[in-house]
Amino acid sequence: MKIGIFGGTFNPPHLGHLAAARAAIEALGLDKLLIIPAAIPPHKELPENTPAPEHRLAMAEKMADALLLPEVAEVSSMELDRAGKSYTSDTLAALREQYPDAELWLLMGTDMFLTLHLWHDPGTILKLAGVCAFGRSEQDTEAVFAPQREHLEKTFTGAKITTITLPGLVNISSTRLRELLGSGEGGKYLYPAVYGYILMNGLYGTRADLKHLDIPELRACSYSMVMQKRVRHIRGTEEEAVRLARRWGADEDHARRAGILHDCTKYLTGEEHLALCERYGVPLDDLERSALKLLHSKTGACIARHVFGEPDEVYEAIFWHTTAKEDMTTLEKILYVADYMEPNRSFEGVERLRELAYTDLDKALLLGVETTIQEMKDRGLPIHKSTLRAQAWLREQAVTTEG
Ligand code: DGI
Ligand code: FE
Ligand code: FE
Repeated sequence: MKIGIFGGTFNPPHLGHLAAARAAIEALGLDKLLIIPAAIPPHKELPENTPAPEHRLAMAEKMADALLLPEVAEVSSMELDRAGKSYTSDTLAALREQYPDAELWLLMGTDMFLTLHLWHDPGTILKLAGVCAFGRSEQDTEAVFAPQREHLEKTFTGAKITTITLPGLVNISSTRLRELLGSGEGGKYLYPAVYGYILMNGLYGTRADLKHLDIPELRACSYSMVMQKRVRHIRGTEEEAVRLARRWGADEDHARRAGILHDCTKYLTGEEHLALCERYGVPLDDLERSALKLLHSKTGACIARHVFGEPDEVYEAIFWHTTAKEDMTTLEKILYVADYMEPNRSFEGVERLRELAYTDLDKALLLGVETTIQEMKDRGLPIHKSTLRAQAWLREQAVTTEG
C-alpha cells in the first residue's frame, strides 16, 4: 500500500493544496492520502488570527471531501491531538507503526523541500518515507530542485526523492490569502466549500453579512454544509429552476436562491434536524419524526430564512420541495420539478418529465408526485399525507382543465 502524507498548517487550505493533493494521488498512484494539519509548526509561529484547531480540521475535511475519493483521502488529527510542536519525524514514526508494510511518501512544496536538511531529524524522515516535492510555479524547474536532491541523496544514503511540477498552479501565499479574506476578497483562491465554511464561521476577519450574500458566496455557504458529491445535483437544480422560472414567469432570483439552498441540511443527523425544528417552531407529525428524508426540506427552509434571510417565497419552496402539497405556487412547483429532473438525474421516465416541465408544469408535477408514490409503494415505505394531497389536488385540476 502506498500512502501519501500531506502535512501543513492549512491556514486555510486553498486551491493550490487541492491541486497538489490531486496531482500527488495521480502521479504516485496513492492508495491513501493522509491530510494532517499541524498543531504547532516547528519552523514558524502561527499568525494571530489562526482559527481554532477544530476549524482547521473541519476545513481540511472539506478539502479531503472535495477530492471525491472517499476511499483514498482522509484527514488525520494526529498532530493536533499530540502536545507540543508537530515534528514530521514523530508523525512518520507513528505512521510506520500503524502501517508497518506501507510505502510512505511525504508530500511538500518547493520552499519546504529546499530547507528539508534543516528540519528536525531529517535522517529519520528520509529513512521512513520517500519525499515527493511539487513545484508551485513555473520557476520551480529541475534547476532549482536538482542541487537539493543531490545533496540529500549524498547525505542520507537510501533517500528516495521524486519531484512533480504542477503547471499553471494557483500561486498564492497563505499570508496574502488571509489578508485578502480580511478585506472581503480572496474567495477565488479557495474551494467553495472551504470558503463557505470561512464565511459562515467568520474566520480570518471575514465579516460577511450572511443575510445579504451575493450568489457566489451563497453557493459557497450552501456547499460548505453538504458532502461534495451532492454539489453537482445542487448546481443542476439551481440552473434548472432558473430556466423553469424564465419559462413560467416566476422570479428568477428566488428560483436561483431556492435551488442553491434546497438541500443544504441534507447531511444533518436526525437529532440535529429535530433540534432545528424545535428551535424554529416547525410542528412535525409522526412520519416526519421518523423519516429523516422528510425533515431536510423543513430544516433547509429554516436555515434559508433564519440564517440567510431568504423571503417567504424561497422558504416555502424549499419547505415543500420533497413532498409537494396542494395549492402550490409557481415557484414551489418549479423547485419540486427542477429537483426531480435536473440534468444529473437519471431514472426511467426522466425524459418524459423533462419534456412536460416545459410544456405543462402541472402535469410534470403530477408525474413527479406519482413517481414518488409508486417508488414508496415499491419500497414498502409510508407515503406522506402532503404527497397524497398534492396528487389529489393535481388530479382534480387536470379533470377541471380538461372538462
Ligand atoms: O433531496 P433530494 O434527494 O434531492 O430529493 P428529495 O428532496 O425529493 O428527497 C427524496 C427522498 O424523499 C426520497 O428518498 C424519498 C423521500 N420521500 C419523498 N416523498 C416521500 C418520501 N418518503 C416517504 N416516506 N414518504 C413520502 O411521501
Ligand atoms: Fe431534497
Ligand atoms: Fe435535491
